[in-house]
Amino acid sequence: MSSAGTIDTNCMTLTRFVLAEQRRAPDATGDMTLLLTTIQAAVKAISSAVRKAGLAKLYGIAGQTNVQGEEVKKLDVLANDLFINLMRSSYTTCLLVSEENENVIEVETEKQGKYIICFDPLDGSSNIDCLVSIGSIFGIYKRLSKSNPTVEDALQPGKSLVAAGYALYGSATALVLSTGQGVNGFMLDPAIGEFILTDPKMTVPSRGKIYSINEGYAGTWDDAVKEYVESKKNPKTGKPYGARYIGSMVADVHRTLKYGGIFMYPATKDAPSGKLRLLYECNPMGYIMEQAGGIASNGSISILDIEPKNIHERSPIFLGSKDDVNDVLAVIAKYKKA
Ligand code: P6P
Repeated sequence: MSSAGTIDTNCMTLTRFVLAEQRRAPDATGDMTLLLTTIQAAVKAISSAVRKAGLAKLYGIAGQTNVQGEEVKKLDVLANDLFINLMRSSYTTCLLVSEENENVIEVETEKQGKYIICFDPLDGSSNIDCLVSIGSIFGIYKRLSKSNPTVEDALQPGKSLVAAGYALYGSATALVLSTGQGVNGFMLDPAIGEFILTDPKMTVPSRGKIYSINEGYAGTWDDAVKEYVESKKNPKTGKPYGARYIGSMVADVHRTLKYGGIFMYPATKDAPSGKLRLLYECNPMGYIMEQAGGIASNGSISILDIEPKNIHERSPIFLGSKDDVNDVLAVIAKYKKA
């Protein structure tokens, strides 16, 4: 958008983009536009906090005081408070599901809108102190109930999502978003404090050259995952795949979206349902990947077809390039038949 001394006077900002999307929807009320621009504000604030955390001692144990004697919130507590307060005051949501909160958060009646938002305010926060990229993930549903919303409104399958996306706090701050019409990527230009459209119509390559999984758990994988990973490292024909694993889902998924390949967090002996959470990690990322022409599966069915039973349930996940995910699903199916 802006290099030294130049400003694009007709740049496509995120606000302009979602407004244009709204204009294309005949029955749009503007609530989705307001909600997405509110999420944008939360992400900008979190990005600012993440970037100055080391200087302002924002990370570390909640309850510390910084050099100014102010109470220091852990970054993930700060991110959660930002999401909750901004969503509530947007008058567009009625129920919030956060990775940080055990129970659903019902928005006060006078501020309720028609959307439910499930979010992980700061995913990968265990990586903060070593400056590994972290992110925020969100998925948006329309309420089902006419009167007061209940947890049932939040237990919708991923195929009912009306929008989803993630922010990546990496070497730059990116925001990747889909409202069901494909995937678009934006980057924060700190010079003007706006997200600029840098990756229009993102699609994941049909096949990649990278596999991503925590190989430290190889001893706890089932035989199908062991066979698949081995086939990527020592293929009968062709070159081996490269291995990349950051241990921060948003960073691993963003790389997979950009370069292709496969990201896996399978069930293990210690985590029979996998580790990643369905409502605010697997579903939003699965929605984005499928909107970009990829696949997201739990090993048996599409992630987006899973009927959630509780708001913090976990799911195994295999997502990324269509051909790569279909390869691992074929191995899984072979072992199921055996
Ligand atoms: P493991 C981060 O803690 C996280 O929730 C995801 O962002 C990441 O993909 C996963 O856990 C990493 O888990 O067990 O490999 O450290």
